[in-house]
Amino acid sequence: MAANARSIILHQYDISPFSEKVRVAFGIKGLEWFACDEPVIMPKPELVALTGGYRKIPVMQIGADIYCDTQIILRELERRFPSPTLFPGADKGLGWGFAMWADRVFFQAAVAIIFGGGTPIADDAFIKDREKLTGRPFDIEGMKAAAPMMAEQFRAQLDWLEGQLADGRTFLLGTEPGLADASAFYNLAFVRWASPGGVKLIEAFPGVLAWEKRVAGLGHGTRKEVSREEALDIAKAATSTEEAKADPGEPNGLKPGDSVTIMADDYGRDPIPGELVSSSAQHVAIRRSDPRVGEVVVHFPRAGFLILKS
Ligand SMILES: N[C@@H](CCC(=O)N[C@@H](CS)C(=O)NCC(=O)O)C(=O)O
Repeated sequence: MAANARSIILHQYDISPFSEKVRVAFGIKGLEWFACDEPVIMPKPELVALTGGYRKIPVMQIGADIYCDTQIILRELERRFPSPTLFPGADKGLGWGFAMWADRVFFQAAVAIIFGGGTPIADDAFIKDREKLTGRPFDIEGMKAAAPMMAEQFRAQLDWLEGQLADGRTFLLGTEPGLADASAFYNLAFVRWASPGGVKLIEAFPGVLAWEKRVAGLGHGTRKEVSREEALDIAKAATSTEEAKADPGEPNGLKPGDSVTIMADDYGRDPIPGELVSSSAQHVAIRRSDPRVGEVVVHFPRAGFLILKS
């Protein structure tokens, strides 16, 4: 069946590690989804028409609701498709903490050993694009010099995973897989795609290797494909399902109707303006419109994002 306004569309590319996190979550939940392949570097005109400026990958679209960042994507998947959960066992808050560690500290170690590892995987256009994304030089020579130290950092963190698995548990937080597994796993997948030296580090940890096979075995759910033009047509024809809602605990007085600008607090800090629809401790949703997609609601997480009143 072709994609429609209720389909899960993941704007992604196959060698995107953060997309792998979401694909594993689709596997855990056994979901059907549509891959909408986006370019690896800018320009990404179709993606930006949906998001209003956010250019990172992945972005999830369901009709005219657009979810930027894996944190909000996974929160929304859990809300819409609660079973099986991404938060198994008693430690309900731990998955998010695991994910924040995996997305920032562990990911940066993986990036450093991949790009400093001597395999020429970054051409000039990619380097220029990533310099614009981060606002810093993409210094391959510096990364090469730092690679031995970063290998130690990556190994130390693999050893944490080995320790967590040492009691023979099946997945990181017990007998069922969840967000913690998807988050740690995608970094290993990334290293396997691109760094023979990094693979050697992984292979020294038997518990991690056996767990990694179990996570890979979860699969990616049922994947179908949708074109970028079709995805835009779906957004244009759909109406957001997000309802206006004020958050009584909102610390900075934000309320529906306010004009705000949202940006990531790390890299890819492109500002996205819109009108606030709803917010909570964990999310903010803004309405914006674009000639190609009409009115859409764009959703972001709170942790890791800044909201500026315009
Ligand atoms: N915090 C973001 C990070 C996403 C991210 O850094 N994605 C990478 C690709 S895996 C990216 O967007 N790189 C730049 C690009 O693809 O244009 C999330 O959790 O989704």
